[in-house]
Amino acid sequence: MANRNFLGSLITKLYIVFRGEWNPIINKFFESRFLGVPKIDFERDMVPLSKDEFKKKITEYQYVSDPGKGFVDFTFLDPKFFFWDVLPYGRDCDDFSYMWYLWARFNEAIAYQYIVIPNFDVKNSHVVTVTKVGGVYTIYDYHKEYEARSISDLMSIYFDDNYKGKKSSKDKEYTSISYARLRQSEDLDTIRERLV
Ligand SMILES: [Ca+2]
Repeated sequence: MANRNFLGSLITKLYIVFRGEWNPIINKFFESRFLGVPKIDFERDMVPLSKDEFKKKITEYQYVSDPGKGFVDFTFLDPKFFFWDVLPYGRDCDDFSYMWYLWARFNEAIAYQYIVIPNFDVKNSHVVTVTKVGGVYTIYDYHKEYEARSISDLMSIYFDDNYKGKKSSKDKEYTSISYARLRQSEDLDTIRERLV
């Protein structure tokens, strides 16, 4: 079972505060660079899809790094960018996770986005969606899912499947995982304000 790295989690939380302040500004900047991106009606067209249908839909879209080979880390807040065929950047892990988050929230699940970092290996930090339905927590990570009865069990299972036995970018074996909430389970009206 993976240890939780508390210092790593503290640093992660500080980063989340920074990102929370910064993301709306960066988002506005990059959104304003692309005019004429086709609008989509997420609630009408995506929310009624079953989990498997939605998974199939989003995984048809290619991963593209954030600007500067991922250095400018941000999330497009309007999902029309995710579904734009020729999006040049900005469809990486947090954007896939944001799609799962929107789909889950509109389907009445409690949902969060979590940033997860194995050991202190920030280069391999990752963003996933976690839902809670009827006492069961589920991670959605691109096409993968994991279930458990608590967040710590869930992260442990996630660690075992994704990092255990693997080497970090510093050539050390992963032993711990840090995690913190990047996005809380917002009410639907707050979310809708971002989608118009
Ligand atoms: Ca992103």
